[in-house]
Amino acid sequence: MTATGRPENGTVIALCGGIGGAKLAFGLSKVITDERLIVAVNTGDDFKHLGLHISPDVDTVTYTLAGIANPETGWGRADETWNFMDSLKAIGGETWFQLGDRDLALHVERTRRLRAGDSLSAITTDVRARLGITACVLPMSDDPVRTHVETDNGSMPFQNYFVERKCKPELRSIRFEGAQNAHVQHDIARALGDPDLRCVIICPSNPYLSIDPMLAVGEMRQLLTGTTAPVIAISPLVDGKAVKGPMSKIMRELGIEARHAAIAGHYDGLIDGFVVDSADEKIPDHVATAVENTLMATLEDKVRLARTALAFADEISTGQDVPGVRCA
Ligand code: FO1
Repeated sequence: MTATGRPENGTVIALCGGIGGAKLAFGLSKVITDERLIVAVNTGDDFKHLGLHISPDVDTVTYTLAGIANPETGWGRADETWNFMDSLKAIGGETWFQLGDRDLALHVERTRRLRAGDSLSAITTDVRARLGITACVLPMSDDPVRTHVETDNGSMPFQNYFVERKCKPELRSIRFEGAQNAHVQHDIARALGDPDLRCVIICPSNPYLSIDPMLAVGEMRQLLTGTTAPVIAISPLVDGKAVKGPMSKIMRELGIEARHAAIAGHYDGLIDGFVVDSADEKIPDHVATAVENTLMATLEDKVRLARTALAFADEISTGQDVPGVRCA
């Protein structure tokens, strides 16, 4: 037990969006190798396409933790074939959203089960178990939450902006339809209220597109501010730039300076600690800061960052210095 009685073998909850977040979730799954790791995933990117219910971030996390994600794109599956897409194109179907043959099975089975009345949580739990994943991968909510963006080309659902239009429209604002009436997925809500919770880690996903939908769900913010466990965020910026995706463009269009301090400010009131890749920036004093290389290119990088985040959280829990964590 640690000084504050918080058992170091307590549950860890990772709030995770797409590709960047999934990398840290993978690293955490190599450190916490059982169901004490809960990966709560954004479902704001979900949409109905070709009559199928697609849950891109849930699938990206699931495939990543199962070690079968496409290493080039980060989304979809490795060793994929594209016969379905080729045939669909030949008959004039929509192919702007690429669904590989292996990936398609998951969308078809999920759609069938949702129509049969199963919850997204139950489906996700069965799929991750069948893929040999021990971590609890769970959607942030079983209620529908959909990210829509207001742009200079009008309002559109997230995937039409992100994939079909390749983030070219100028972003004006982002909204999460259904979030207020949605409930935090019940296992996540229970774990957030558990006195034995070890920590919450906000993964280095896009705060505005992938984490904000989660924070907008029902009582998520209250649960995060109500927990006695430390909440740690990893900055998604490396050298003051976004690692992947359109984050720099989005931050510019939202009028937000692409600096760690802006990310820390975005999470202000929710986080006890913030992990950044360099100490050369001023971070608000009331947030403890740890410095670590946050670029996750290799498995070792992902595991190292996971270990640093967990040690940092334990240090905040106990108020003691933990070897290996350099506080700025
Ligand atoms: N992203 C793309 O940029 N192009 C695609 O064709 C595409 C297909 C796709 C299929 C399944 C899936 O789970 C994800 C897919 N993604 C694709 C990624 C997805 O749009 C984004 O990664 C998330 O929604 C944002 O993190």
